[in-house]
Amino acid sequence: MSENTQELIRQLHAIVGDAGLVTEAEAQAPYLKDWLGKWQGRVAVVVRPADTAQTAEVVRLCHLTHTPIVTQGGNTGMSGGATPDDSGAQVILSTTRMNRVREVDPINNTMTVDAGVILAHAQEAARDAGRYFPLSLGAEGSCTVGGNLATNAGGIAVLRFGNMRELALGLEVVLPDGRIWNGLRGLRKDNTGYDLRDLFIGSEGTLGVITGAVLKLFSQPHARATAWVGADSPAQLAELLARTRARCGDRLVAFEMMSAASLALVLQHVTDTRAPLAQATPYNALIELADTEDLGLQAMLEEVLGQALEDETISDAMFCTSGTQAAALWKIREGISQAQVRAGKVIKHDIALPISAIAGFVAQAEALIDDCGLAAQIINFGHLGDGNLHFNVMIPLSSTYEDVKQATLQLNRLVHDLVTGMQGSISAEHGVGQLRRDELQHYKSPLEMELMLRIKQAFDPNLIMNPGKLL
Ligand code: FAD
Ligand code: 2HG
Ligand code: ZN
Repeated sequence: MSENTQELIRQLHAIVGDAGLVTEAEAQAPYLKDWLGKWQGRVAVVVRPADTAQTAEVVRLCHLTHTPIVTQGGNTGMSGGATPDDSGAQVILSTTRMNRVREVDPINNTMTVDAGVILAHAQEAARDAGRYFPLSLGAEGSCTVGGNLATNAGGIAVLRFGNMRELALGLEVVLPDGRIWNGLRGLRKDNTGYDLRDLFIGSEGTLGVITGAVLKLFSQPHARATAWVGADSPAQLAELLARTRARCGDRLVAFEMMSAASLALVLQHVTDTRAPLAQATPYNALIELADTEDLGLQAMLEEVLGQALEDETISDAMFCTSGTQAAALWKIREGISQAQVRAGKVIKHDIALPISAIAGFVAQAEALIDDCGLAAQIINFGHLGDGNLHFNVMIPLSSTYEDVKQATLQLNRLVHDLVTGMQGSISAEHGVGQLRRDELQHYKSPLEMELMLRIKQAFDPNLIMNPGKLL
């Protein structure tokens, strides 16, 4: 270790103490690789400040010493945004010790939390106050509110409540020079110039360290109705989505799609899962309605799905009669990521399209992938209600690093060209990180790239915040 690094660690220690530094290799290991096991890095030190003041001092020191910072929350991200490079020159700033729910304000319908609060804990704190925080995703037991903000996370309830951007009213951020921007305002209206909050949301740790947030709360849903349906195609599910929306309005909180291959993968690799329908169907959807009280939710869902069965828009349906049954269906849906990790090497595409374009996209993309001669299986699932597909392609576990690299180049071009041609997005909810950085450069217009780089330079002229990610 160089003398400069030793001196940096000594000064960091003076700020955060023993409890705030991770220097041993074994203890550092979980911070150095991502959830998918795709990226691996190296750092001299992981620093874990206890609060905003310590974070500001740490960042100020890194600013003065030109030390690059990789901010990390729960390390559940899917684009490699929280993994350092392998130079050993970067430091990881972990927010996990900043885990206080600062305030719940039921009258303003808001809560103020530290950025390191685990999403599930934020949901619990809202529930304890008789309110509801609706962001919900498979990693909610480990991901942090700061990570959700930095990636503008989506999840399963976006069609009703919006992305994290729509759920945040105010932020507190430590800027790259160590100054603190206090934007912790719980206002629904605030037109006082450029929206700094919206710049930090989705910036993936490249503009500053988010240390706190004011989040919107909602009324608790006390009633739910859940069903699983089978259909022949995404077009039929898109038709069903439109009808369910028209009939149920804001009561529709989730509409998730899974291909037969996605379902089969879960049944094979995730324990305690059973096929919901007697006969496998090419496509499946998990649909949920919710309301503050039960004014015939189940009957409403049965009416919409009954009609769809009658006119053969769908081929089968299973209605849940208990919370336990609904939980079993959600376990299948949330098990797809884990099943993919166990089954093969996955080339992920996290795309967004107008919902009306999805069926055409799937047909064309499947045909193109069929033609390209790879031993590949398409694992197509996602948040149909948001027009967000995880159009993943799995190649055998035995594929070499070079096989994966070549297949990724080939498939990315094919899928992303098609998406872009249909006015879609190549990055819907997981962020760009290092996974899609070069793809972003390929598909964003030179004007958009120039404006983003200018913003980056205005906030972070020394380029110390998460270098190599996003831009
Ligand atoms: P990390 O992984 O630690 O970091 C992610 C990025 O945010 C990095 O660029 C990091 O530098 C930056 N960052 C983290 N904290 C801060 C901060 N305080 N200030 C500034 N930058 C910061 N995502 C979805 O959107 N929808 C889903 O449905 C979904 N399902 C998932 C299911 C599983 C099983 C898993 C493993 C992941 C899933 N994800 C999903 C992806 C992931 O959980 C989200 O992106 C989550 O928001 C990341 O939070 P985190 O705290 O783990 O962030
Ligand atoms: C989901 O919707 C997550 O389950 C993960 O966003 C998607 O594994 C994936 O590609
Ligand atoms: Zn998703």
